[in-house]
Amino acid sequence: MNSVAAIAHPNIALIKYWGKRDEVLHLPMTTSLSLTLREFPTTTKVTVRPDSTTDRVTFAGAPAPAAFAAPVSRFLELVRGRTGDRRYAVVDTVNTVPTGAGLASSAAGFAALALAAATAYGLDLDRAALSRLARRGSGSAARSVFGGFAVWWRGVGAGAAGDLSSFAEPIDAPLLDPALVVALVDTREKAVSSREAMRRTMATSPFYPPWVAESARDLDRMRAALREGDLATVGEIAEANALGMHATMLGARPAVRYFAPGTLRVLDLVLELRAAGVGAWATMDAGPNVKVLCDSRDSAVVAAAVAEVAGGAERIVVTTAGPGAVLSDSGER
Ligand code: 2P0
Repeated sequence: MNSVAAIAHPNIALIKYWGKRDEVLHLPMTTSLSLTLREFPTTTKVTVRPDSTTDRVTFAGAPAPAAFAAPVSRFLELVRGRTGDRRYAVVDTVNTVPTGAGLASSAAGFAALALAAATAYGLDLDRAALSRLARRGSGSAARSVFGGFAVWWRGVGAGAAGDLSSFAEPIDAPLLDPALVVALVDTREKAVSSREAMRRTMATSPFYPPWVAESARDLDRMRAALREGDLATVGEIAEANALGMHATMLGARPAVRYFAPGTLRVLDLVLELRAAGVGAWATMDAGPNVKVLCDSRDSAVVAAAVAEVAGGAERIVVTTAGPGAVLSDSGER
C-alpha cells in the first residue's frame, strides 16, 4: 500500500482566469496572475489499494457526495493513464476553507490531489509538469502549486502544444509584503457555477473580447509593478481587471450577476479608504465576497474598517502570502 499526503492553499487571482479555449484540457483564454494564501490549507491523502475495485473518496472523514467524488476519480484516471497502474485509490480530503467564502477550494484541492496522486502512483514530475497536471483538475489549481505570486501562462495553440505550454510559475516580488482582507458578504452557495458562468460569458457577452485584450496589457503592467515593488499599481490593475471581468458577466445573456448589496458597501469602503490615504484595492471572484488587497502593515486598519461594513469581525478573514503545494508527513510510503 502506498499512502501519500499533500497540502496546498487557495489562491486569489489579481489578473483573472475567465474563459477556456479548451474545456477538456482546461486551456485558458488569458494568462492569469495570483497570490497564494497562508490560510486555509487543504490536505489530501491518496492511498493506492491493490484490493479495491473502485476509487473511494471521503471528505472530512465522511463519504464524499458524487459531485465531489466524480471529478476526483476522473483526475485519478488521468494519473493512472500516464502510469499504466490500474489500481484504484482511497482519497481522503480535509478542507479548512470556510464554505462559500469564495476562496476557490478547488484550487487548493486539486493542487494537493495532483501532488499526492502523482507521488503515490510514482509519477516523477517537475513543478511545471505538476502545475500542468493540477490544471486538468481545475484551472486555478495550476497556480496553487506555487507559493506567493504566480503566473499561469495561457500557452499557445491547441491540443498537445497547448497542454505543454499552459502551466504556472512563481514570480519574485521581494519588495512586497501583501495582505488580503476577505469580506464574507454572503456565504450561500452561488446560483451559477464559475464554470457555467465562464461558458455563458464567452458565448454571449459582447464585452468579453475587449476584456481579453485588456488583460494582456494588465499582465505586462502588473509584472513590471511586482518587480518594482509598486503595490499601488498592482492594486489598481487588479481592481480594474476584476471589475472588468464582472462587466463581461453583466453583459452575458442572460446576465450573470454576483454582486450583492453588501458587495457594494465594501467596494464603497475601499474607495473611501483610498481617499483617506490608505492603500486598499478590491478584487472579486465568481461570488459576492470582496477581497481587499493591502500592504501587511495596513492590514489591521483595513480589516477593522472592512469588519465594520461587513457586519463584524466574524465576517472577515485576514490573510497573507503563503506557500506552494508540499508533501506532508501524514502519509506513509
Ligand atoms: C480565477 N476564477 O482566476 C477566476 C476568477 C473565478 C473567478 O479560477 O472550470 O474553479 O475548474 O477551471 O479554476 C474559478 O474557476 O474553474 C476561477 P475550472 P476554476 O481565480
